[in-house]
Amino acid sequence: MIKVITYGTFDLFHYGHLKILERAKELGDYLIVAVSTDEFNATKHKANIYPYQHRSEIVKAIEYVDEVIPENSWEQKTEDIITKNIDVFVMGSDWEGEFDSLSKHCKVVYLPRTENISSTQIKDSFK
Ligand code: C2G
Repeated sequence: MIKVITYGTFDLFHYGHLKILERAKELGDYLIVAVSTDEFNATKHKANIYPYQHRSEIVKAIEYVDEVIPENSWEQKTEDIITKNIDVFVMGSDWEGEFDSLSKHCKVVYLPRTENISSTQIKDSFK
């Protein structure tokens, strides 16, 4: 079984989030999504609209997703990859190159972002 993992806030869940999860699942048989906690997001200076509980339940309801875990820190990725026997680490292309060091432990794949949509864009459209 090929296990895939990806990380993100997934606030105001939108088409771009759906497409990265769909494409991540295509790379294996089992997809784990680490959803950023509210506390971790605060360190990213990304104020999420939906609390972790809502964001994680929405992601878990997506058919491509097999497991959801909390993302509490930047540093947990290596431990997650080792302890969960991950074969493929996936992120959108806005993170291109940022996580190449993880290639010591698994395949690292950056997928093109979906154009013209983001949680920030959605938030700004209501201002
Ligand atoms: N994404 C995408 N297309 C978009 C918007 C987002 O492919 N139009 C992807 C991002 O590249 C990322 C995932 O969807 O891989 C989640 O995006 P965010 O919720 O914005 O997550 P982010 O704030 O980038 O947090 O440790 C990694 C961080 O937790 C990533």
